[in-house]
This record gives sequence, C-alpha cells and structure tokens, in this order.
Amino acid sequence: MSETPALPFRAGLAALIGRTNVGKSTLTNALVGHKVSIVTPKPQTTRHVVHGVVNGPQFQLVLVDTPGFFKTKTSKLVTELHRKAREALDGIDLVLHVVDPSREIGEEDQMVTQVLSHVKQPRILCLTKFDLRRRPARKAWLERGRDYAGVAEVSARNGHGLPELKSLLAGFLPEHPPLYPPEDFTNAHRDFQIAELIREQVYLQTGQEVPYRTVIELDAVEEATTRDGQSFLHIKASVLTPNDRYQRMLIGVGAGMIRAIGTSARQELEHSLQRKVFLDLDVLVDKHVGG
Ligand SMILES: Nc1nc2c(ncn2[C@@H]2O[C@H](COP(=O)(O)OP(=O)(O)OP(=O)(O)O)[C@@H](O)[C@H]2O)c(=O)[nH]1
Ligand SMILES: [Mg+2]
Repeated sequence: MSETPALPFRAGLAALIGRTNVGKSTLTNALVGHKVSIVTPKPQTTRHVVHGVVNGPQFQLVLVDTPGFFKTKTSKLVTELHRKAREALDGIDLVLHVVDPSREIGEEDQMVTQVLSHVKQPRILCLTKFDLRRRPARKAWLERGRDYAGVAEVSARNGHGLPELKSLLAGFLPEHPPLYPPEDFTNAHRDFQIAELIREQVYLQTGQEVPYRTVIELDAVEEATTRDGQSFLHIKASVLTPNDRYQRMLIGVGAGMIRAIGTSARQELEHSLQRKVFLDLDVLVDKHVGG
C-alpha cells in the first residue's frame, strides 16, 4: 500500500493594494479573524503597513495591509502614504488588488492598475462589498479580471467568498516554513495597536479635516490596581494637532468631543485587550504635526 505524500507547507506575503476606502483593512481583519487594522468610512484611514496572519492547515498567509491610493493636491502625508504602499510590494509573493464595484472606476483605480501592471508577482483581483446591491462597476472589473492570475468576489461584512479567497491565495504561496509563530496574528506591537484604536475614534468622531491633522502619542502604559485590588491598564495618551483651532475642535464644547473620543476608545481598548482600562486623554498643540 503506497502512502500519500504529505503536502508541502506554504507560507508567504500577500499585499492588499487599492484605492483608499475600498475595504482593504476590513478584508484583512475579516480574513485574520481579529482587528489588526483600524477601519473608518473616511479615506486615508490606514497610515502604516500592518501584517495580519492567517493560519491554514498547510499554509500561513501573511496579509500586508497598506495605505490606499488617494488623489488630492499633493500633501506630505499623501506622498508618504503612496511611498509606503509601493514599498510594501518589496519582498512580497503576491498582490491582491482590492476594488470596490459599488463605485465607478475612477482616476485613483487607474493609477493603482498602472502601478500594478509593472509588478512581477502574480496579481489577484478582488471585488469587495458583495453584500451591497448596487455594484455598477462589477461588470467592468470582471472584464479586467482577464489580466489577473485569479479573480474573487467577497464581502468582508457578511463573509461571502472569504474561504474561497483564502484557498485561492494559499495556492500562490511558495513552499516555505511559517513566517510567524502560530499564536501571532499581527506584527504590530501592543502600544501601536493602542494608539491606532484611539486614532480610529478620532476619525470616527470628528469632521472632515481634523483627523488628518492629528497624531496619537502614547505617554505611558502602566499596570495599576484599584483600591479594592482590581488590576487595570492605565493608559496616558495625547492627541497632537498643529494649532489652537484644531485643538479647540478636538476638545469640543464643554470638553464634549474629547470625552466622547475617550469613552469610545476606552471601550474599544477594553474589548481588544480583554481587560479593564483607564484612559487619560489630552489634546496638545505640536506645530510639527503636518498633513
Ligand atoms: N457594505 C460593505 N462595506 C464595507 C465592506 N468592507 C469595507 N466596508 C466599508 O468601507 C469603508 C472603508 O473600509 P476600510 O477597510 O477602512 O477601507 P481601506 O481600503 O482600508 O481604506 P484606507 O485605509 O483609507 O485606504 C468602511 O466604512 C467599511 O465599513 C464590505 O464588505 N461591505
Ligand atoms: Mg485601511
């Protein structure tokens, strides 16, 4: 009786590239099963490249979530984000071009398509937001799918097509031992994740321009104990912003804004860290914070 040879283990990196707001971070989180990257309805949410790890029976797929491409009058932040997205292509095994068929194909999509037409790695086209009924650009994207090594249609919101996408991507990974220990689901350190969860609330709770003029600084993260012996994490952080006008907006009338940001950030932090958190949040002017 002949034994079936064991399947080789596959591991590698897949970069999610696309226009801003298509759902790259939401898809990363849904595939990983943990929140490794923050998500908001505002463009240019992701500022840093984050790895999310998906472990399968015979593979480890490392997703590289990147800042989205965004066309605007060039600001330092946007140029920097584009550089990060391009750099994320170095040393990766395959590219997942994430697109949103609920929006017409625009200039930013063309820009991404053009950047990706030069990459040597296999490219997969992934249409997101399958749960939305109106997807006017679906047909046009599917036609463009001919130029890719594979096409997937998914919803990160209801899970449609996610197992199929995982298998599709895993098939393109090289034979390689795991890159991360099986218990890790991200390369991000705890303090980075804490600052990101606070930044997410700044994005969610403030108006159009404010979030882009902020940076979160962690001043201290300390173990502490209440008088009745309950342990908690004491986090002291500051929202830095370049001038008084933004500072006033962030603080809000009667400190209402910063209090709302603080309350929801604390709830998110407690959920993510699975423990009690005390968050002490300040708004400070730092003229070096740009945008
Ligand atoms: N209906 C629906 N909405 C989604 C889906 N995936 C993402 N979204 C929404 O799309 C918006 C943008 O999602 P993100 O994951 O932050 O998009 P992104 O591509 O990472 O954006 P940047 O980081 O700014 O480049 C958010 O409001 C998400 O809730 C989906 O599958 N279905
Ligand atoms: Mg993102």
